[in-house]
Amino acid sequence: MEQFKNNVKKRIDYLGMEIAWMLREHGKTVVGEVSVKQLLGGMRGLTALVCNTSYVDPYRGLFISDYAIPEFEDKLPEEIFYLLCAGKFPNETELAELQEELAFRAELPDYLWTFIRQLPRHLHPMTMFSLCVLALEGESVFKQKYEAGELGKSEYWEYMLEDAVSLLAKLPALAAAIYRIHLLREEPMDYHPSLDWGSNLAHMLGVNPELSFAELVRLYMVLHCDHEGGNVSAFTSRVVNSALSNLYYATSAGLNGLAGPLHGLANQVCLRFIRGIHERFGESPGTDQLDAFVREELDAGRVIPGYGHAVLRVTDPRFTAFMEFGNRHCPNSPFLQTVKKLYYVVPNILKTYKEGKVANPYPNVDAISGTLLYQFGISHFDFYTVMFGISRTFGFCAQSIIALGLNQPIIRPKSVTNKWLMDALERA
Ligand code: AMX
Repeated sequence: MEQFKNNVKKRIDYLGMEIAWMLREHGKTVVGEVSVKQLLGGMRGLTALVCNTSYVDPYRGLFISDYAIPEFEDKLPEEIFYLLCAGKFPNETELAELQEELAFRAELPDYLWTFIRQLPRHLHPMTMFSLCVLALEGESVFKQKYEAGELGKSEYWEYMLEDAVSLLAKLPALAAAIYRIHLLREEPMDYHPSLDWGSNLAHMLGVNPELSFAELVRLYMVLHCDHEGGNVSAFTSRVVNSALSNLYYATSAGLNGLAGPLHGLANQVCLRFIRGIHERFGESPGTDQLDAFVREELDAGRVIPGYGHAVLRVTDPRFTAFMEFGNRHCPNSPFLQTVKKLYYVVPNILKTYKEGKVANPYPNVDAISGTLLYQFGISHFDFYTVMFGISRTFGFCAQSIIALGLNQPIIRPKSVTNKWLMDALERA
């Protein structure tokens, strides 16, 4: 992994120079302010973090380095990991080096197989996934070196990178084992050394041998990999890692945040939503029926899953990328057709709902991702957030590697009480 480490080091050094300049020349310059509404409203729109792996432009969506989705959607997931960490795509030899390392570390330890098989079947697959990542924690080289007193601060990132590659290498076998053993009740499939990381995941899930399924899995992994630093799962994982808890702890924590219905679980909720529509109106619902159904849901106090976003203010480009994939590979799918009709109906309703309070009436990635997985044979909805989690682990790991390389301290913002705030407002 020497080339990879060298390239990540170059990136860290470059970012470090920028930071040194900002601190030297502008350490006390004020770049934002915080309103009472933001303090009381989940810090929405408050600029409070620096994350150098990716950026979400409210109107153009996800950027990794300077690349927007159309420029990286056809890359391999491992190329995206390289980009997140090193700020550049790997060349052919650099990619081969990383792929070799991923293949070399792909095997699950025996104790993990025992652990997976003994997991109670009633657990949600996200719970199983998070538990399994945590169960691997003893593998952390960072932890071993740190406990042995062998690590200087400037080396932390290197061992985070070691742990990241080992963890990512194991995720296809781990996630596929959960799917096959607990959801399909079948035996796991063997790792295929000649396949790339994403194709191996598709292969080991074992639900669809078509090349287009591997293509979908790779696209899914690429589109969900990172979404800057303030979303629930990435922020959680980074906060945990900032205490120097290793990446296994930090990833498991991030996955627990991703498991919430307002975050990663929305993709499974979305497919249930569409299934509910089909059960009620048949597989080809009319737009009038959809309009009435959506209004009923809102009147009942429920959110429309897959719509809205804390940062985006347009249709999520990840939604668009999946839609283009669907149009190419399964244009006649009744599920895809209903997703399209909802896209026609829901924004118009949300625009005027609660007197225009919904900041973004357009679809996010979850409005379509589950539909495609379902269409290609992953029929257990509960697994969709695991797919999201596998991919998001790329971002968790990259964010922590870069943050530790830049010597960022433990995260510890100040909180205040209502009384403190009211006193401050009286004085203002
Ligand atoms: N349906 C109904 N109401 C919605 C809505 C939706 N899809 N999106 C937002 N609203 C409501 C909010 O609940 C809020 O109402 P309140 O003031 O009465 O509590 C109001 O509109 C303003 O919210 P907002 O500023 O537009 O959104 P937010 O930043 O607070 O929340 C999100 C963002 C994603 C949680 C929200 O849009 C939502 O609940 N969407 C549905 C769930 C979903 O798709 N989640 C996945 C998001 C992407 C991801 O993380 N994977």
